[in-house]
Amino acid sequence: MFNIKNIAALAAVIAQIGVAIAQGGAWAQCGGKGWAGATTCVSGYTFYSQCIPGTALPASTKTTAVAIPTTLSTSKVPAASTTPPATSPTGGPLSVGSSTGGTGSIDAKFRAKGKKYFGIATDQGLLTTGSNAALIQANFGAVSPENSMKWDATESTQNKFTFSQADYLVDFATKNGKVIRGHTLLWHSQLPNWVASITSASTLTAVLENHIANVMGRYKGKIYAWDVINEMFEENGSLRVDVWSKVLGESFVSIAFNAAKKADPQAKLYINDYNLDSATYAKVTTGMVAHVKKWLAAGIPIDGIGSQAHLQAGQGAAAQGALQALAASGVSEVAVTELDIVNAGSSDYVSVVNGCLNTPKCIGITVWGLRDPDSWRASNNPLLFDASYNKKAAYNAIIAAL
Ligand code: 9MR
Repeated sequence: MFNIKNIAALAAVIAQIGVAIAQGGAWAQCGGKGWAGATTCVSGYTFYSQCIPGTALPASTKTTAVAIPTTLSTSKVPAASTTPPATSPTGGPLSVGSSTGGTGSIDAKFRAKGKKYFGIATDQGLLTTGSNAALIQANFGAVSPENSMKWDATESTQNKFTFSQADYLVDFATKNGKVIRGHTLLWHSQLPNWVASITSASTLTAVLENHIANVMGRYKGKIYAWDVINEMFEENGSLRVDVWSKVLGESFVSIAFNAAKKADPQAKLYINDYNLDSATYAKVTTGMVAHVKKWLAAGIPIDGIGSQAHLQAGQGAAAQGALQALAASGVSEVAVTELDIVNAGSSDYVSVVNGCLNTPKCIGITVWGLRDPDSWRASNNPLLFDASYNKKAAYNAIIAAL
């Protein structure tokens, strides 16, 4: 952990050797255990395990930014930077998550209605802070890494993989019997510039296949479901214009899903997006549903659609129709993957829970964080626990509804 004490120690070492440390440039590493290079970023870039474009960060990154993985491996095979998590007893991902949140918890009650989990996003920085670990252990049955499995966290430099934070999350989940949702393998955001600047289709294909083989391969058999592709649609249902579609056209979808199937054949493979919250919205109809139907017919191994569900107040009522529209695409399952709701209205939360209960293919709900102040939407009171780690009215309303 990069705390005040070792910052002071680092400063002393720097003073002793008389080295002037420059600011990190774009995408440069800028901190971490044992790190003796630049610890701030040039203007226009923000410290977040590396120097990323932009000047402001959501609150949730502030707590995690200090716990930086620094163990790098140049190996093509998954790096053993820390002890890998124990293999699940049967080797299959479904065995992970056999225990639930505590008796009477939101997870136990949701499972009693036939669902697989009621989960939460977290990561090492949060799990080692305050009451997060204890409350997640007691109340939730699944975890998603909020940031630690993203491309910038796992392969910020080409073919040098960093897994310490992701390993921590997987170890926590495995030891505590939680289902794990992997998030995410292909995304336009949090993508290092060395990837975003590739212009050759064969290079980008090889880079994508190598990334998926390494990241999924490391946790093979331990992850229930992966968000293979994240946020690839525009609001009008067309493909987002980013490095993936510009260089590979639509073929990146089959490349990614086939690589994922090869890396961990038992994992459920998802396509995930936001604003999939109304059955009649173009991003749902001409975007996700039409494309997934076509891709399934072409044999692309897509198992599920994830609806992030970052909702505004009043949007909960449409959740059921939207989930059913997504399920009708022909996937075998759907899930609510990143739920948070502006002002955390109890009726909106209960509507989303009922929407999943009333959609047979909906297997689970994940809330995007525990406490309001740690949310990426910290000023909107969106979550189920308040700043003092108390359950909010919406949590109790869900319990009552279940
Ligand atoms: O909550 C995440 C926040 O801490 C990160 O700074 C941000 C950028 O990586 O990502 C947030 O999570 C996003 C998720 O990965 C994809 N859907 C939108 C989420 C909220 O921005």
